[in-house]
Amino acid sequence: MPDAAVPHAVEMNFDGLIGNTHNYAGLSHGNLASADNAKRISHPRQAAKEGLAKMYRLHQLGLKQGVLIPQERPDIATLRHLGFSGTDQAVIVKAHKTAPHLLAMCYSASSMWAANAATVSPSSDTEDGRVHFTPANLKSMFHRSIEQGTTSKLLKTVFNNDQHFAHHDALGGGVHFGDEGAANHNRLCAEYGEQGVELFVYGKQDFGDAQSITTFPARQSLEASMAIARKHGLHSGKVIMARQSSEVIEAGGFHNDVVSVSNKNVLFMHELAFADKAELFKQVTMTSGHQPIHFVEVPNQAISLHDAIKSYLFNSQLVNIPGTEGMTLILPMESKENPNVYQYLLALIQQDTPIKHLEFVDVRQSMRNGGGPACLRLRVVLNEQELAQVNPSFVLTENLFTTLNHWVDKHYRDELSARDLADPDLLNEGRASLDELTQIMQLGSFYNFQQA
Ligand code: SUG
Repeated sequence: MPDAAVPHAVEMNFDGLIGNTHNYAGLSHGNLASADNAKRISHPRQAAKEGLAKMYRLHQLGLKQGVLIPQERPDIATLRHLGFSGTDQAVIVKAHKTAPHLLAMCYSASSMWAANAATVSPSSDTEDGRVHFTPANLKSMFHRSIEQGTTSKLLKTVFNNDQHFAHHDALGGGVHFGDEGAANHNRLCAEYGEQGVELFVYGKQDFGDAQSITTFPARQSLEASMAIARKHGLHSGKVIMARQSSEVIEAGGFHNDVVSVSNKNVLFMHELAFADKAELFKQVTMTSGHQPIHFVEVPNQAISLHDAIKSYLFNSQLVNIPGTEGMTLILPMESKENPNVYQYLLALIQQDTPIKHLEFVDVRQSMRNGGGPACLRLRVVLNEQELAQVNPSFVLTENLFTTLNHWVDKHYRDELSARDLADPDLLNEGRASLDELTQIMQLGSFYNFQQA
């Protein structure tokens, strides 16, 4: 029986709509898919349609689904800030000639990975009873560090009600406060509307710690996670800071959501995900109170870190589908195509754990840049009053899904190569598409180019 004192709440997923400049520039050191696919031809139209189909599937399954609009790319303002001048077209030509790597960074459609947009704490966890948002500063990668301003504006547009939603600025303070948002943040609870335990996972401790030295960058710092926990007004007895193992980072696990995922009272994880598993289990058990937590741990012997990262089995969404007993894993198709991983998953749903169903989605275009189903979404737990305050333009409906599919067909290219980034037509196409998007979503002028 649900406790009458616990407000009914749901977990809503907001997915990043994939932008028309989706391409493979090899920008993310330590993200193996990004490096392996560098300079390949991308398919922006297919990418956006895969993302939309994934959102629609979750909507069909009865989950609340939201859409976050893409950012303006290329980011001409950043190029100007870096000293390129003249008309917008001249800025592109000059950047292409003298600093093509900077142009590629300013062209990345990386805001699609909404798991890195922000850290979100539900109102049942926060001191002031509001939902708290901190946009991620994404300091580790230049092409991602330029997302935060627009992300902040977008979140304030979607969750526009001071009584229910509190918006913080992205953390300042340089690399010591590197923050990659919800990709390193899990929450364990009995029911979504109940106070939960927020589990922050960091890869480095920047102020004096030798363990932090890894060959691949550890992107999330302990200092950043602690600052967010303070700013969100989380109860100190309900916060855990756990270190991701360096082994994972060295194997290409650049975010924690590549090796673990949580939902309600379940933590599904690779055996080697955390630096000190015993300590983590102890702390979770201590802080979670009456509700036992299920640790569903995949042994390294069954699935190696290499296979886990290649198949992105943990970059899945673990969800409760209304009317369905047990939890469902929404997994990337790649985890079905790896025979070992697939056999393991089939066996897993027969075991005595809450995970009972598998659903596979095709997000291959995003996967080639290291972004699986879970990377594409930002989870926001909302009670009924808060849900009613979400800007309805951003809620996926049958209608919006159809309209956005047509919009993609109309505006997106089939293919994009590194050379195409020098084509000034791409800038005009992007602006035309975003201009129409703001009309579809009834947003007025949202983007910089609309205000110039
Ligand atoms: O930050 N890839 C993204 C992938 C983000 C995945 N997010 C989560 N795990 N939550 C990144 O590394 C590659 C872009 C390129 O190489 O063109 C990129 O940015």
